[in-house]
Amino acid sequence: ESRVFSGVQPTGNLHLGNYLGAIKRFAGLQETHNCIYCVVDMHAITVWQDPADLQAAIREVASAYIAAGIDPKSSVIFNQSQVSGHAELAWVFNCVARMGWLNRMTQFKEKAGKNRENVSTGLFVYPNLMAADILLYKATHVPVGEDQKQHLELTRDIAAKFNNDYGERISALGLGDADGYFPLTEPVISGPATRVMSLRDGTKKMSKSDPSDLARINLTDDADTIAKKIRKAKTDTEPLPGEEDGLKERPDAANLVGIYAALAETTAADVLKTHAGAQFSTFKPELADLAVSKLAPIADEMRRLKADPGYIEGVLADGADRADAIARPVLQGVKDIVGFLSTR
Ligand code: AQP
Repeated sequence: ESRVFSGVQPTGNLHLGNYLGAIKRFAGLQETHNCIYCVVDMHAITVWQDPADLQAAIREVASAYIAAGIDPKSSVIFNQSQVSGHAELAWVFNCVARMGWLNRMTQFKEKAGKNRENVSTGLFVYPNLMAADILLYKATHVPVGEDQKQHLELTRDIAAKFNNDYGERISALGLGDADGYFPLTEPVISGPATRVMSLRDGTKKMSKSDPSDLARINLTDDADTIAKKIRKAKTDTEPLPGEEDGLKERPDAANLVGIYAALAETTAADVLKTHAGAQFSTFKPELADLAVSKLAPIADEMRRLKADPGYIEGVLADGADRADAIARPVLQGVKDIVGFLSTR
């Protein structure tokens, strides 16, 4: 049986990269899979979050999920901290993962920078919690952006080490299948926008924490703001090429073409076929119209949901109950396997 799990951090400034790389694809997987979509608030506090802002951001990510087409009746939408199994399994994984594995994580190196002595220990073990998020539901597929690939590989390493270290015990208890107790989860990184780049610098990822608001399109931006940001997006002076090869040394142009393709649900090759030779003075307004037509309805729905926090909180409460029901037996199995004594 296949199960999809993924999450987004409630850390403000949800942007087009989060949408095209993750949330939009979450919605698309519902037709064919059982899906669990989490607002990962425990991940958020690995760096300082103002408590009131954090609560607002949790509601906002949940509303973005729903506005983007995730149906809270068929999929499970909840926030991580309401299901205690995430923290419990993460502790076990802190004892499975090796220091050397975590030392190699590029996201930690980037986020810690030169400040290693002074970042939270949570930031260092972040990938262990992420592995716990996924494996608590024995998820088989995880849709994410390209930047999460290394963390997904670590998740597989943790699953494989757990399956191997406890192999005999897993068999003796009759708790394993072909892989062992945990599946070896597959990342799902696909489509033309797995890594949306900054609108100000095509070599840098579009990110929530970029100090320049012009670098990203926020999901809550209005039509004028979206158009302005695309108009101001960095480009070169060449017209668009007819084929993808022509974009190789042109990261800013490649980024806008990728965004167009993802919004139009086609491929970059196709966009170039229809826009070969176009100048940015004509391509940008077309891209802006397309972006507004796709994003404005999402922003409208997010605004509507913001006015109804009771509804969002009801969705999160129901989702937490459903997630917990799936997680409990998986966690109990882990406790039995590692030898924790359960007496009640
Ligand atoms: N630029 C991006 N292109 C494609 N996908 C992206 N994702 C993030 N940025 C891009 C994907 O969005 C999902 C949720 O991300 P997250 O909330 O867990 O955090 P993040 O990756 O830390 O987001 P940011 O914007 O990159 O934050 P900062 O500025 O803190 O570094 C993930 O599936 C991610 O791949």
